Formats: sequence, C-alpha cells, structure tokens
Amino acid sequence: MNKYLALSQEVKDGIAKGVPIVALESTIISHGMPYPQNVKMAREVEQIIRENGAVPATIAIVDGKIKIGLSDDELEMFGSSKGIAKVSRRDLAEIVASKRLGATTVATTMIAAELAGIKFFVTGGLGGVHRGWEHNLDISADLDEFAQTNVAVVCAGAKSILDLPATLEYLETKGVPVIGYKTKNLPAFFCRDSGLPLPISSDDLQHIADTIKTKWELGLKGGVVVANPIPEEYALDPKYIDNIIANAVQEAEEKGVVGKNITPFLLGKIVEMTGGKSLEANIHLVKNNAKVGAQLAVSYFS
Ligand code: PSU
Ligand code: MN
Repeated sequence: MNKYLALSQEVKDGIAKGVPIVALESTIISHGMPYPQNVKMAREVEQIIRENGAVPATIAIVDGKIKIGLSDDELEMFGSSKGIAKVSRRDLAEIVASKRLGATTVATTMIAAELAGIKFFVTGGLGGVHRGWEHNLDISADLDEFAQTNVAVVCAGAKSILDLPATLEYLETKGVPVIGYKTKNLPAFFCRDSGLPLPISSDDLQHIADTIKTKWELGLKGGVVVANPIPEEYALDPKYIDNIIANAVQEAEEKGVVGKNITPFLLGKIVEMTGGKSLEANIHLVKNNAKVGAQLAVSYFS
C-alpha cells in the first residue's frame, strides 16, 4: 500500500471480506453544495452504497495522508469548514506534503482510488470543457484523468455550465468510453437528456461491468464514464435551468471568475438562483448514482 494512504477500518474490513469498495469524492461536499445539506447528502449516499452491497469510501486529504474512508466527524468537518483546498491533480502533492486539508475532485479521487485498488467511484457530475474554451483553454483535469487512470465513474453526465459537445469530443479523442445507462443520449445533470447521442448505451449493468472488465483486460488504460440520468420525477425543466445557467455563466464572466473557482462559483449561483431547487435535484441524482454504482461494482465482482 502506498505510504500516503490511510484506510478506514470499514474499508479495511471490506477489502478483507472481498466486498466491493465504491469511492466518493469530497469536493462535492466542500465546494459543490451548501452546509448542512452537503453533510446529510454525504451520509445518505454512503448508506445507500452499504444497502446495495458495497462499502463506501469517501476520499479526502488530512494531515499528510490521502484518507480512503472518512469518519462521521470528518464528513462534518469537510462539509462545514471554510477554506478547505479544492485539490485536483496539479495540487495533490503540495497539499499532502504541507499536511493541509484537501477536498478531492473527480481527478484526484480517481488517482486515490487507483492507488488503493478501488475500481468504482460515484459522484454527481464531471468536470469538462468549459464554454469559451476557444479563448480561455479551460478544460477540467478530470478529462485527462479518464485517459490514464483505471477507474469507472458513475455520474449524471455533466452540467450545461460546460460545453457538452466539446466535452464529448475531448473524451473521444482521449479514447474514453462513455456508456449511457438506460439512455441513448448524454444526460445533462439536472435534465435527463442533452440531445447528444452516445455511441454506447446499455440497460444491463452486467453488460456494462463486462465491458469495463474487457477494456482493462485488453490493456486499454484509463477510466470509463457511466452516465446515469437523474430520475424523471426529480429532473428540472431544460428551458428553466438553461436560462439560469446562462445567467450564472454571464455573471461569472462579468466578475472575472476563472480557474478552479469557476465551477464552485457557478454551482453556488445556480443554487441561489433556483431557490434551492437545483440542490434538491443534485442530491437526488447523486443518490441514484450511488445505488447504480454499488450495483455495478457488485456485478463486476460477481
Ligand atoms: N460538477 C458538479 N459538482 C461538483 C463538481 C463538478 O456538479 O462538485 C466538482 C467535481 O469535484 C469536479 C470538479 O471534479 O468540480 C471540477 O472542477 P474543475 O472544473 O475546476 O476541474
Ligand atoms: Mn478549469
């Protein structure tokens, strides 16, 4: 085991018993949702993973270690504290070396999961190619992580705060399979359908598990995106949310928000502008991903 990893007792016991482990990120807690809903979400998502036959491992950086499995107090701390660093690939070594608190993004959660031998990871949405990439060159490090790190990520697609067609093109260039679960099109986070067709779609988790296994057995390095749409009853109206997203993007531009701050800024604005409706949708889609992600991990190992 890598000397920078620290596994929780629950994760150690799970590994010893051969129960599949499902990783969870901490940036969604520290920078993606307001307190206290973020902590409640994190606890409920862990519980859903347990109920579906896997062991949850929320990942974050504490005191010079990458923790694989947070305690209840740590979940509370990551949800309620201000000033926790958002840690992507570029930031990881420095935050660990300086023993600061760090919340892991999709990219760093994948890195940590691979170091710990975990193959499945559940979250809400991926980072992607930002709108205006032609000028700002803002492409989330999440996407290149999928090109090199062997972890399958269950998510609800990506938000239309991003340039979704460009995001799919980028993933294709990097050779990353994007598999729609019970959908032929890429889900757009709050909405079930972005209108962008996916080359791979399946209604069968065992088939998706077999595809992932075959990819890695062929020596094809890198991750897999499993795109799982938000349940119908919680989906937001596309016109309504797209209008709000456009306003949030415009406000970010006017305020000159750039770099790692842009995604948290937009997420916060959208919660504010929807009066919390987007938060409710966000929580429901993560829970749905937790159920599917745990079932997929169980299928993979059965
Ligand atoms: N999208 C969401 N919620 C989130 C994030 C993205 O709907 O919390 C977070 C994830 O941690 C993701 C990160 O990895 O934002 C991407 O940030 P950036 O665009 O700066 O790479
Ligand atoms: Mn960026």
